[in-house]
Amino acid sequence: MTMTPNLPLSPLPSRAGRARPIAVGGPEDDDGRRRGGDDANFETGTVTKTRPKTKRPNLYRVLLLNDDYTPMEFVVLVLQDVFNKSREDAMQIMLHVHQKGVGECGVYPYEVAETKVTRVMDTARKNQHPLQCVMEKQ
Ligand code: TYC
Repeated sequence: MTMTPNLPLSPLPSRAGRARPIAVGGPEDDDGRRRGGDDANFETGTVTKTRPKTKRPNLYRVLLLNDDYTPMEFVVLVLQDVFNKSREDAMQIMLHVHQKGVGECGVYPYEVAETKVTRVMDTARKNQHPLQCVMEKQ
């Protein structure tokens, strides 16, 4: 009987020098948001991270500061005109600022907040009132 010479067993493909799948975190990112799901393909060593492409806009609070000179009625009109508040809400916010020194007029994406601050400052300057309006990252 003829014997086929024993061929050396072919070694298992080595991973040396090739990308290996890596463990990809838990169910949440650093900021606590869920990812869409992770998929590690161990055949090819390819790790695909998928996450929803939705981004929360950076939001900014627009604040009014109190001063001793700007007339209450002017502040109420600014709140109605620039921040689209009802007369009642505008009065409440103005009184809050008057009593506490600072108060929130609204929360908006960066460019909207910036435009509102500019409108308040422009109308205050034109009317020679020292009213101050600022924005801060939420
Ligand atoms: N303190 C002002 C006054 O007594 C009124 C005022 C309220 C001014 C709110 C500014 O952001 C302000 N006339």
